[in-house]
Formats: sequence, C-alpha cells, structure tokens
Amino acid sequence: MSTDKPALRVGMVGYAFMGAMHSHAWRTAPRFFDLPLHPELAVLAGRDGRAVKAAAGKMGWADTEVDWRALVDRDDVDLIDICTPGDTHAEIAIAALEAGKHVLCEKPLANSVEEAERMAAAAQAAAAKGVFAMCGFSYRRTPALALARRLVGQGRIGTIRHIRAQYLQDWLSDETAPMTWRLDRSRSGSGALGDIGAHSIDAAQYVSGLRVTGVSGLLTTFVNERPLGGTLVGLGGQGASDGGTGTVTVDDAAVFSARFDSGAIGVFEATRFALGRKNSMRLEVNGSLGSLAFDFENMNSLEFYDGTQPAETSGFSTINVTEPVHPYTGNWWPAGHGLGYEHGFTHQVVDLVQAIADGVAPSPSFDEALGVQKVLHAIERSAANDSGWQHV
Ligand code: SOE
Repeated sequence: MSTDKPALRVGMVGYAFMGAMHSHAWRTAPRFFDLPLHPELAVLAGRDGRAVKAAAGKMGWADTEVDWRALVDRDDVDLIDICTPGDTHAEIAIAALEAGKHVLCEKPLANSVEEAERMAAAAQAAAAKGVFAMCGFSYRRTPALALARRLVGQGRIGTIRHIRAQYLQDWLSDETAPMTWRLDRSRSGSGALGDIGAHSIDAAQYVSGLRVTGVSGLLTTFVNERPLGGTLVGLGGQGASDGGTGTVTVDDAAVFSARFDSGAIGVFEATRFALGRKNSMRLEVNGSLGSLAFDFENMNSLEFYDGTQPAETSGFSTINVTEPVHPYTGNWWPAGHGLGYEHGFTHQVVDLVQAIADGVAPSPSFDEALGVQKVLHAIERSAANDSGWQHV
C-alpha cells in the first residue's frame, strides 16, 4: 500500500493465534481508517527460524529475528507488539520501553502483580519521553461494548447497581483435550481467570466507568491431568493417547462476587467448561433508569431497556450496532452487514496509532491493566484456603 504518511515500523514477538490476529489488524487498519501514521509490518520475531520465516511470509512481515532481544535492539523498529504467553511479557515490554519503543502487550498484562507493577513503572518513565504502552483488552473495541459505555456516559441507564459478567467457553470440556501452555501456571499465570475473566473485569470497568474495590472468589480445576502431544483443533482438540500426561496447574473455572467503588455490586463467572458456549462473553448492567445486555456470540447487537418508557410499551429492545453513528462501524460495511472478532483488534490498532501520533497515552494503559491484575490477584487470595473477602 503506497502512502506518504510517516511510517510506524512494527516489530512483533509471537505468531500463533494472537500473532496472526494482530498481523491482520496492523495490515487492515490503514486500509479502512485514515491513520496519521502508516503501520509497516517490519519484523516478526520467534525462536524457531524456519517457522518464523514461514509465518512472516504468510502474514506479510518484511523481515524476521530469532531472538526478541535483537528485535528490541533494532533501530528500524518503532513499536514492539507482544503476542507471547504471559511469562515473557514483563521482560520484553520493559526492555522495549527502555529502548524507546512503543509497546502493545497482549492481556493479561503479566503473570503477577509484581511483574505488572514493574511494567507500569517502565511505562510511566517512557511516557515522560513520549513513548507509550497499551494493553490489548481488545473487547473494549467491539462496537456494541463501546456503545454501551457511551450510553452509560450519557446517563441513559442512570446509577449503576448491578454488573453481571460471564465469559463462557467450552474447549476444555472434553477430558481428552491436550495439555497446552494455557494450562501451565508457570507460562500463563492462571487459567480461565486470567485468560478470559480478565477480559470481563476490564469490560465491566470500561463500560461502567467504575472500579472493583473488593472481591470474594472461588477457583476450581475439574481435570487435573491431560494428555501430552496430540492434535490441537482451535484451542482444544484431541490429545495423544500414548504420550503420557501433564499436570494442569491452573483453574478451569472461576466465579467471584465484587463490590465497585460506587457501591454497585457484581457477579462474575469465567469457564472453559460451559459446553455449547464457544465464546460467550456476556455483560449485563442494571441501572436506576435502564439496563444494557451484551453477548459476544451476538456481537453486532446490544440489548437496551429504557426504564423511562411507559410500562405499556416498555421492554428490552435490540440495537443493531451497525449504523454509521455507532463507534467504529462507519468505516466498514453498509448498515446491517456486521463485524467479527478480528475487528476489535483492528480498532485497537487504530486507537493506538492515533494516540501515538497525538502524543497522548493510549487506553488501556499499563496502569489500568495493573488494576485488573490486582483484581485477579485478590480473587486468587480469596480462593486460596477459602479466605473470603479481599480488598483490591
Ligand atoms: C482463549 O481462551 C482465548 O483465545 C483468549 O486468550 C482470548 O483473549 C479471547 O479473546 C478468546 O479466547
């Protein structure tokens, strides 16, 4: 794509599911949005030289590195995009920020509060020099959730009293699904809680504008041993029957109740065992004047109950969030034609590039993501030995 805009040269670490998704976003964003800087897919890094070259060819990256440190050292890269498991986030992000590179880091920000605090401190020091960091809570950029936030901000549902959030997947329901890095605490930090519960926490806080101040939680692991090897299909699949087993060291499911700074209360559930629910990221908010409800499996809609309407004609209505007046949608297809999972990631790139060009800190900042990390940690403290209520 030829352009006379200044380049934003991107270096990315990791090229699996999230890497492919981010590659698509970097490539697509300037084709649909008028960005002030032009993202270039400059360098892709991964440890396996042959595999990273193949991935770079397929996804459109100009060059490769086999060591992320070499990537961070390069003068021809302006931004590092981290799409690796959580155990590597802190080291890569801090090195990149110290080298003067902007950073986009996948969620959850880190595997511990201590790592997240160091990352947030590095991001603050970098911001003073005009170098910015953002965490990839991509669901914020789903038009329906962005619209929900807008309606809350306009006072359309009044004072928020309840937040109900569920993130339901089923890719581990099959006990023969193979062991993966997502089930190994030393790599992923936690299980359903950090992988998908973190999205719910961020979305609840983003839409409501409130902050979680206390939690009480329960974590459980239903299947403790899983086959090593086998064939991955999507996130799950079929493990090998003859390769032995690995021990699952994370939670399979998490539930927790929460109090928010306004006095509102919330209930949350995150699981990979909700058979039949593939990616049902749901959020319902009840206020004094109305309610909003969202389900990612129906992501182009938002349910709205306007409690100010006469009882005779009141009821939940379905907003088709595909009109040009809705967040992000005007840059895509004609009304009613709808968007998909990948668009949240493209919008994430759009907002990040705009913030960098404007010289303002993008959101969610590492500070905001540290806040989510503290909520995750408080839930783990609560669940450990049934320790009850924990302040965040
Ligand atoms: C797996 O549970 C996963 O890919 C998450 O890691 C993503 O963040 C979520 O968007 C979809 O599910």
